[in-house]
Amino acid sequence: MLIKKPSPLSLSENEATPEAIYKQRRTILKALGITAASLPFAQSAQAGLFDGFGKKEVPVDKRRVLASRPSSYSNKALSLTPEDKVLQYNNFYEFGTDKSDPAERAQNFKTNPWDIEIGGLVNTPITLGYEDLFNAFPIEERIYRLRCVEAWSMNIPWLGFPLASLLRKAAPLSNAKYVAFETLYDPQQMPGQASRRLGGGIDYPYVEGIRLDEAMHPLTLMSVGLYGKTLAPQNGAPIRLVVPWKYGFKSIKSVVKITLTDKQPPTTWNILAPNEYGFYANVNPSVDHPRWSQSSERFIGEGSIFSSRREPTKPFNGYEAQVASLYKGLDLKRNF
Ligand SMILES: Nc1nc2c(c(=O)[nH]1)N[C@H]1C(S)=C(S)[C@@H](COP(=O)(O)O)O[C@H]1N2
Ligand SMILES: [Mo]
Repeated sequence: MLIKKPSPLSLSENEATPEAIYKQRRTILKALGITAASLPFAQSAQAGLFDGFGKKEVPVDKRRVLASRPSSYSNKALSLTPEDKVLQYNNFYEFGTDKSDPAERAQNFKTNPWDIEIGGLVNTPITLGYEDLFNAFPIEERIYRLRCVEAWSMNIPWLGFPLASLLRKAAPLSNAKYVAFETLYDPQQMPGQASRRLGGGIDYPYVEGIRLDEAMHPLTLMSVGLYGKTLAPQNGAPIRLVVPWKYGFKSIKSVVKITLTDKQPPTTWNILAPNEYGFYANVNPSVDHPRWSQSSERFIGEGSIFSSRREPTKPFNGYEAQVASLYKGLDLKRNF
């Protein structure tokens, strides 16, 4: 019983044909007698007209500054996606399916107090409260690539700590093989959970899972901030997962529960459309989505998202050297 409307993570026309839209936009501007030179803030004005950036009031920024230390796992050579785009172009279906919905609808989301429980097949179940998120482990800055399954990407300076540090504290039992994650369930605060239409037909809470060896990999991060501050609600405050070599939907937001298991846990997008979204979801340019190519991506950088450059997609999102060994002997076409 596949939900047809609204469709699972899908390319709107805008996603699929940025060049066409861009050309159309140029034509409209020309017809209006607007040239780049006549627009003092050409980029933002165009963006505001056509792609959702800047059309909403910039939300009040309640984020706190977070101290961090540098990390050798950070890629400082990456050119960063501007902060306003990281904050305004989001997938967080609990707050609606449009890219601009989360920034708009999550502003009053309460992230303090917050408890996150680590349990299941562990020796030492742990609960971290809100302040623990920032004090239990040293906070590192990690500049990572983020590749959405919808074929766009960003480079984001995350703040956080390795999931491995947290799991080691909980001391997984020897029969633990997988790690399951759960987002907060609170339909009062999350309109997408109260309405199937707003929430994209997902059965909430949003759940995710990875293998224990993937979870213990040093690149796998529990993020509590970005761009030097705590997370905004739309980015998954106060704590979310970041697995940089997997499609963005694995990086579950606003996590309240982490459970070690001996069986592969169910995962939200896989439940919704198993032929389109696999459990592994490793970024792979040679395995296309049934409805679009995964061989390239639209990098969201400076300027309008429609003038942004298309780049070839890299195996494991550029982290092949670090993570390919996790999948030795696994058929990555079948285990997509
Ligand atoms: N709970 C929850 N987590 C989620 C999502 C969601 O809808 N709900 N969307 C995912 C998808 S598809 C992507 S691409 C990333 C986007 O993260 P960002 O908005 O911080 O860039 O969050 C992921 N985590
Ligand atoms: Mo995504």
